[in-house]
Amino acid sequence: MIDYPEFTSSIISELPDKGIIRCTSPSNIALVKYWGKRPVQLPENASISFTLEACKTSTSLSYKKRDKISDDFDFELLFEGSPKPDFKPKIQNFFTRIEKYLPFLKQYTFTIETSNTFPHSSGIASSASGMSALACCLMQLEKKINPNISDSDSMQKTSFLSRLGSGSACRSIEGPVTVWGEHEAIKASSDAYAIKFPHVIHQNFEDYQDTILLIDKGEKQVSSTVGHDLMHGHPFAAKRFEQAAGNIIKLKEILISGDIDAFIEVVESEALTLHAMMMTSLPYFILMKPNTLSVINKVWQYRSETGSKLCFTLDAGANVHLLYPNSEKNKVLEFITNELVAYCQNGQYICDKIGLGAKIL
Ligand code: 2P0
Repeated sequence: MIDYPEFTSSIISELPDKGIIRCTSPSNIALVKYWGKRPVQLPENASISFTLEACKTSTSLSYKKRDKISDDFDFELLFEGSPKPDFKPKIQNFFTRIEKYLPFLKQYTFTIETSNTFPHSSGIASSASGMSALACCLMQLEKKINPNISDSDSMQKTSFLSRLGSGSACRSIEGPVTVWGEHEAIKASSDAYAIKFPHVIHQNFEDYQDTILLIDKGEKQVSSTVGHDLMHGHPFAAKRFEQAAGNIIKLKEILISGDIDAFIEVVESEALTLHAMMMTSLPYFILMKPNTLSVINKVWQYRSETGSKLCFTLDAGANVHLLYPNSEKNKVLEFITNELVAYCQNGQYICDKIGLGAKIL
């Protein structure tokens, strides 16, 4: 296991007795996808994403110093006001992974209260926003204990900790575009944490919109963790990682030049390749639904008829993310209401756009 001495810390000032910290952190949508990892939570290829704004998790972390030092973590978890025992093992595992970097964890009793702005079980990954919001709260406590840590080091460490909770979570700390995974074309990129895209982004992408069509809100049949795992020994894995590395180079140039046609090609190809990897895994699986394909065909038809720059991407699920320039907002929303809502479960969709990442409240 790789050691990260730069992120280990010691307790240098007196631990605060008790308090409460509140943070929000958004979800993100990958343009070049992370699919395939090696231990612990290290990506097989670099990924790049838009940080979202509206889809986010709000977390409050209450901490109280324990009377006795114990060998266990002590935390309670409330999700939207009610205890949520099924989330506890994931947090327990997260605490175990990060204890080395936050040595005070066992000295506190924590109450973690969390809620999402997006509907429960909407099929929108809450692990990215949830884990990054919790990491952000924990990092604020670390800052009280180690006040000398700089803002940029603290940002980097928050992303580093988030990654150990859920890989894609590390891309939610900053925005509007972040890169996770070492790549020679992206200066200072790292497998250990995400960085902000280190170039000026063309104004064509300013306020870029992401409307998420909720196609199927059911529980996924195959979790992302299992999906990542199936990339081990996958017949196309090596080619896929090579392709992703090439797409990072393409997308870097596109974000700088503002070439939206080229953007569409890379982003849609990435979405379909992600699902192609699922369909060619052993065991194979399909997360798209018939309505996912209907929407994709409608988008292609709309684009060829109108010359619109609307395109789609997919996460590990059936929902469709529609990406488009802010200048097309009214027209695209009209298209969604007239033609696409029929494919959404209960007619539901979420209007989001690119945002700036986690916030301390
Ligand atoms: C991504 N996804 O780049 C890719 C594309 C879904 C599709 O990262 O096991 O929840 O916690 O590291 O981050 C979803 O997987 O997986 C994901 P873990 P994660 O956004």
